Amino acid sequence: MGDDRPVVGGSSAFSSYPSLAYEINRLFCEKMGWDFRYEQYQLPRRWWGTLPPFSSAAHQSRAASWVKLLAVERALDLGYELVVWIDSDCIFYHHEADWSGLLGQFNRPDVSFLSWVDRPFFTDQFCAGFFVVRSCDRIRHLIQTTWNRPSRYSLKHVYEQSELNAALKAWPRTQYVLVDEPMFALEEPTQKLLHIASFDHQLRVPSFLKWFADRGLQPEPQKTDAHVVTDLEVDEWDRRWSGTEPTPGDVVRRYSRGLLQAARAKIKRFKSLR
Ligand SMILES: [Mn+2]
Repeated sequence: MGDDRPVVGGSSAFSSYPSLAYEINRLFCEKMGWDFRYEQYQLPRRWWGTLPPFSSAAHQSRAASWVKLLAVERALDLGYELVVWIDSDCIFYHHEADWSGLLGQFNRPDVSFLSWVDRPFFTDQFCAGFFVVRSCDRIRHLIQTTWNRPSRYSLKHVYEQSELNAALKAWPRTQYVLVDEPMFALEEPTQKLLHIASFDHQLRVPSFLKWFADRGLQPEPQKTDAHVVTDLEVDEWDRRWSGTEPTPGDVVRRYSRGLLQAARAKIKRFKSLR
């Protein structure tokens, strides 16, 4: 899991959906005996705001969700055989759900990727809000080439997801698994995941708070020292993967994007205050 926003403690968490999702997902991983990491990745800060992620090889600014590629690669570097990515707006919903069948798909040696079908939007594409990868050359290659290659979707919805789907389409169908179970809405009390995507973003905090209330659990994030990692420097990873430094043109492009984003955020805040 990861985000550039921090996991906040105490009652501040009640208005921070990544913090609520952190605690729900942490509890699930603890129950399953899975290691859990929240990558609070680092972008260069300026007095007016933050510079967006940037791929120097592609000469492109990238939407924040692309950083999941770096976070997953980093977990693979730690030596795990399987790595699960879950967005900060996605939770393991039913903690008693049985995952052994799904993860058992990886017993087939040719399977290296598993994700959820992006229903109701697509029936033949997956949603990059949740996926599982096996540590292997095919996956490393997929992740790094996706980061380094220019993308038509560099800033546009749905960002990295479109590129990953395009890449997977070229794979033999036996090498990946698409799970057709509910995700974007609460359809069954025993569903494995609940993903409150951007079209429903105002529901994130209330839905996650309700999750705690329904179970009589406290929503304040626990054990953040053990799970929140704050040293994933996006630019350092880009330099390593691209093998290049940004050109003067790249710097201009990136600052323009960052300033535009900061200005938009200011206008949004001003409007919501009125
Ligand atoms: Mn998401």
